[in-house]
Amino acid sequence: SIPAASRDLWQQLAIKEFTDKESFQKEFVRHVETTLARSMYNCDDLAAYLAASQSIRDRLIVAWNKTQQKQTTKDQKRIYYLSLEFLMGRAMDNAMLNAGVKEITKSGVDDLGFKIEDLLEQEPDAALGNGGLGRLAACFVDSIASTNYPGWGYGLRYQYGIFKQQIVDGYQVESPDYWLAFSNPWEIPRYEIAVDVMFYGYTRKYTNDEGKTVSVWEGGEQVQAIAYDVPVPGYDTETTNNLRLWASKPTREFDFEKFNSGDYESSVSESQKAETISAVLYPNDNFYSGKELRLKQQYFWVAASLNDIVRRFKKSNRPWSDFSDQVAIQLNDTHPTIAVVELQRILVDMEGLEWDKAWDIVVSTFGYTNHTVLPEALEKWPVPLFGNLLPRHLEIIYNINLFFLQKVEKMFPKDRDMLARVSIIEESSPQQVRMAYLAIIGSHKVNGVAELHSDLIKTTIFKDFVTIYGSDKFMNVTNGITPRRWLHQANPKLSELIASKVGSYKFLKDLNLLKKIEPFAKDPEFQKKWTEIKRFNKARLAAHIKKHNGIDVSLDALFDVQVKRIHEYKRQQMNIFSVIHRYITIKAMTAEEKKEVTPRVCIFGGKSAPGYYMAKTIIKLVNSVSEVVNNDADIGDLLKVVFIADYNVSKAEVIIPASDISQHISTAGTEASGTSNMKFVLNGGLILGTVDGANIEITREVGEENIFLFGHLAESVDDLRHQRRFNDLPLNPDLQKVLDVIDSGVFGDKDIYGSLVYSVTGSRDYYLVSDDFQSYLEAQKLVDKDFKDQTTWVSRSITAVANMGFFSSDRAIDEYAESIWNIEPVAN
Ligand code: GPU
Repeated sequence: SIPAASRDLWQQLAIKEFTDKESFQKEFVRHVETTLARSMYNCDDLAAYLAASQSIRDRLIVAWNKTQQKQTTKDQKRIYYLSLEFLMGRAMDNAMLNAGVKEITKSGVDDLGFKIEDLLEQEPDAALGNGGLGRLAACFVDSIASTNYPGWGYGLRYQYGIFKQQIVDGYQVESPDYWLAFSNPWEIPRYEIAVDVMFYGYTRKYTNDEGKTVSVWEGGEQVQAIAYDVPVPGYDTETTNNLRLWASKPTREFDFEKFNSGDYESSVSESQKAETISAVLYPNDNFYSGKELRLKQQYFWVAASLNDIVRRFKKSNRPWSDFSDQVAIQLNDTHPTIAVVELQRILVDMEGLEWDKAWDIVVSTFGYTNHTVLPEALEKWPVPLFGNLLPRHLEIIYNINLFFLQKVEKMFPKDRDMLARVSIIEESSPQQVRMAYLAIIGSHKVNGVAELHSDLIKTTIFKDFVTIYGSDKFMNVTNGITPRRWLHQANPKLSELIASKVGSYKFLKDLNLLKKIEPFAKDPEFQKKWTEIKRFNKARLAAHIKKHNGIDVSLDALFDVQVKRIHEYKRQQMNIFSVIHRYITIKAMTAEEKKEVTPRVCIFGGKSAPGYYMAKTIIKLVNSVSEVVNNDADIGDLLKVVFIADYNVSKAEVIIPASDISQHISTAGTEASGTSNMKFVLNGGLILGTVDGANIEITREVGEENIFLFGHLAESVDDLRHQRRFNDLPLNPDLQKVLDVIDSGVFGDKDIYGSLVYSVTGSRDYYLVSDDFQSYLEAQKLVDKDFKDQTTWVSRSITAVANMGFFSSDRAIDEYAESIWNIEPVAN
């Protein structure tokens, strides 16, 4: 380190952050001319975006350094959030906002001949996630920083994020998302932070000096994990936390022997294989696919992260018994569950702790969040595959299981079925490692993500574990969203209007302050401004639709939006069926009757997993209906259907503020929480939804008069499915009409939709589309009717927003901090 005599000089020379327009502009030009090696003669929007980001990045790094120094000095307990997905979206607008330099930057680039909006558009989304789970992780790191908790995210630096979606002839076509093509100013490569990670090989037992039998893991393939740090700035605080993403690299660049003997191609093959590990994000949402490469990704990321965490802990020279007083690790779903085993391996095999002591440390360190009850999403690894890739970990799992089952055996001596049911190893052929059970056994707390969901996991998939551990181990933390991105950035005008009544922007950090706008719900002046802003946002979306779909939509129409991953359980098929129903209903109307129709724009968006045939068929049907309806002269502005291609975080920021109604219509009990439902209401849209996930708590908060609920309750779903299985139930008649129209070929060859149609008839209707269809159509009718009374509608919209304080991710993070992590903020 620097000799004491030189430190004064260092301190004097410390970087001065830009504080005004002029100092920003100097930084900007310096980056154009040096970092980018360009000049004013060849500085396009992309170069200007890069230069502006570099200037802002420099600030972030200064704040990041200070935060890390402060957190190291304070040496408080930290939270490490392990997530295979961080769906961050764009960084620049967020960084400007959080650092409080948005105005400076805007006017700074303006003088230099650029528009800030154009620069922001240059940034590719950091799309390292599939949907809700990944976006939740992004909101959580934002909140952890904004509330000054010492916490890091750990993830993978995929070279390709979620694929890009194009629509060709109505079908989804995927192309790779090469988001790093023009360099990424928001990451700092840390080539010096490298961790060796091992795979395959074998285990060997030997007797050590103390006469103990110990196992070692030897041989196998080695790759290196390189750290890339992404600063995560908190809003209105200096705290800038770290998101550490790992990239894989070969331990040996190439095989010299092969190279020298002239075998050039295979000399680089090992290095190419290593790089594949972090190459691409698996594009499945709520679905487990069981590929070896995926398990490799999981172990690679977990091993690197734990190595890093343990190294940091060891620097403090504390005894191991202090570990869980310094470290909390949250498992975002079961993807990082192997961490439980890896920490036990480090403590027992590498550090020589007794098994039981080590296991106590492990359990008090980890918390596990479950995000789904869908059986097809629960991870189970075939034992042969697992044992081949991670032989020592499999042995440790067998031991964990043995001790656990011995305990269960003592509690329930005669219950053999219980032992089979809760065993980490499922006795199928081949046997499978049940990752959720391992996560429960290895954690001190298990939580669901909304009240209904947390109740459901206790009474269904994890029931036996509640019997074994008691219900205190299981809890609920309802999801939340960051109001910085999802209100202020996405909807600056609404944020400003709210601030005018709240008296400041403090609600962005204390969302319950929204309550202060409730008294203005019926105020004509306030209502007028509220309406104007909604219209402005609708115009912004209409322009997007015109540009990308070539469709004209009327701003007077009700904007009805369903944007999310395409999944049968989310029931986009039910939505498009109801659109077809609307279409045939309007077609049959007289001119007089048509005057009474509330015009609608039905907007869909979302990606299908590339191998999910049914979801892809739904996309095709939406596009075909769009084609027919939008070009039908009988219909005009009464109905438009739009599929917005390549739904992502940036598009969500444009779409969500424009909605009048958004749909969250999963079969009751299937959507763990949903988080876009919160985003839509926070932006003044009302929900048309089922009694599922967080819709229930949104209803509690905003009042049942401010949400349109329909459909069967979760408690009836089992019964309804049972009835379908054993009786030949008739289709709902309105649904029958719709399916007949599809069969008639109006939307193209009926064979295209054969399996989709079949999937909602009789015993196949697992998601109960037919059972809910009537009540869905009735709710739709009510929406049409209520939208005509704009005064009441707007007051409902304002009231709903006023009561959304609970859904800030700051609140969710406080709950985790208090009841699972036991961490405190670091005082500023
Ligand atoms: N979720 Br499991 C995903 O987005 N992907 C997954 O693989 C799994 C869950 C979602 C839930 O479907 C959604 O209901 C929830 O709001 C979100 O996680 C965050 O908890």
